Amino acid sequence: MSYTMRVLKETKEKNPGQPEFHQTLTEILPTLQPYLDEHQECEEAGILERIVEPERQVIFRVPWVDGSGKVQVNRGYRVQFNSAIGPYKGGIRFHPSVTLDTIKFLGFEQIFKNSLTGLPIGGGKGGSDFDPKGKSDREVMAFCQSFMNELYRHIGADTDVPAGDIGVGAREIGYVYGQYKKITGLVNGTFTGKALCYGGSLVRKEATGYGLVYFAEQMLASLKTTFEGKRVVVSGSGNVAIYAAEKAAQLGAKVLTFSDSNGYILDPAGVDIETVKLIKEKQRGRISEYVHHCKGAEYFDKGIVWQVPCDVALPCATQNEINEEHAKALIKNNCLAVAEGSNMSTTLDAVEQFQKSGILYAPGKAANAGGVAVSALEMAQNSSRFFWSFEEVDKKLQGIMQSIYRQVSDTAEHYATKNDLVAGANIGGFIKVCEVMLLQGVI
Ligand code: NDP
Ligand code: 2IT
Repeated sequence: MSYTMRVLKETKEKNPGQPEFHQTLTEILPTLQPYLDEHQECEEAGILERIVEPERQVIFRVPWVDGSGKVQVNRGYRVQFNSAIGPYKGGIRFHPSVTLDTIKFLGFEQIFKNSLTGLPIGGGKGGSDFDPKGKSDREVMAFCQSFMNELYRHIGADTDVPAGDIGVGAREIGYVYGQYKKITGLVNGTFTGKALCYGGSLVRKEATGYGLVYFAEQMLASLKTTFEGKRVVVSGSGNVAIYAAEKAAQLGAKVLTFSDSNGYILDPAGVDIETVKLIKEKQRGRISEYVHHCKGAEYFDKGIVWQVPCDVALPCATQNEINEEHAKALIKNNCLAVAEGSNMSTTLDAVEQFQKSGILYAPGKAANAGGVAVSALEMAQNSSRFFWSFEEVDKKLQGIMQSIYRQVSDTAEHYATKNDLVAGANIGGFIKVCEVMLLQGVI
């Protein structure tokens, strides 16, 4: 049995009941074999056995009192997966579906993604099964403060720097940062995604979505085409979806859809992004409300956006939102490219369909790395006490996404096939972490 298949088998056995973690292991490990064949020293140093085991995992009680005076208890997590190339870095997710499994899959992906950015950040992820939906600001604040009452002792500007993810935006970052400051007395860059008025970076809010489209632009360029006139289908209607749609529209595409966990809207005239921002960012409403603002748009509470014929598909909601049947529908409708805004948007059988069909497909760890890349730029600005302009950060983001694309496609060509961006992203992200783990000894 090959080194990668042996470690895959052993790691699955050692971590039963973690299907999402198993899925990311199954997607990543086998693709590393060609590189490991050329570098026997990795097996001797037990690199894979070490990389699949988090350096540290913290699970903690989060008690808080809701608006009616009732005590609520949630569970908090921080998985500090790998610090070879820098402090642990990765978002926190607040969603009722969050388990240790979710945080481990996200943390594992984050190691490779952060390495691909070329910036000095290790991999980590955290979160809670808390559901911010339908909670008052006071309830969200009470939860965030309790969450930080434990998490503060595990994080820091030079050790572990959390940020947003599903259910965690500027409001939540403000509350957790405020409590961190209150407990520790430190005013520093321990969080990214902060509001601009207290140390945030311009373009961080837009970064994941814009970065996704900059990456997809490179994919389209490899087909000698552009976003101009393309029909784009977007899922989700949160931070990543909104700014992916905004940038695609700026590049001349027509964005047809947005969705949430209840249904989706289709606007044949092209979605009005400002209306979506009003509903989601200001009113914290549901995407179904869009049809009350824009005539000609339709809301569907059945079906899924992937049935809508398109040239480019940008999944921006959550993991496993594209299954085999959805992949077949996209292929049948002659979609040119699928680029993941969400982490592990696509099931393993759907990835197989994409790879068989020849449709261009980019995994999230490459295509959505713009968010964490600008987080690292926020860290740089915080520690230098400088503040860069929107244009400066946006230009750096474009450069980073172009360089990730080049790195991923060159690595794919060398170790697999030219368009195998899955192998390219996995090996490309792995190489630096592996080299540093070799240099730093068995720790
Ligand atoms: P938000 O919370 O802002 O938005 C999430 C969107 O996805 C909402 O429309 C939500 O709908 C939908 N969604 C979430 N969970 C589910 C589910 N289980 N089923 C159906 N729809 C769901 O999160 P983000 O936009 O920040 O994150 C979206 C994705 O992008 C995630 O996979 C995240 O890991 C990834 N990502 C985020 C980055 C960032 O910088 N924020 C960086 C890189 C990746 P509803 O309101 O109904 O729940
Ligand atoms: O999945 C991700 O890369 C994020 N949620 C962003 C992480 C970060 O630290 O900005």
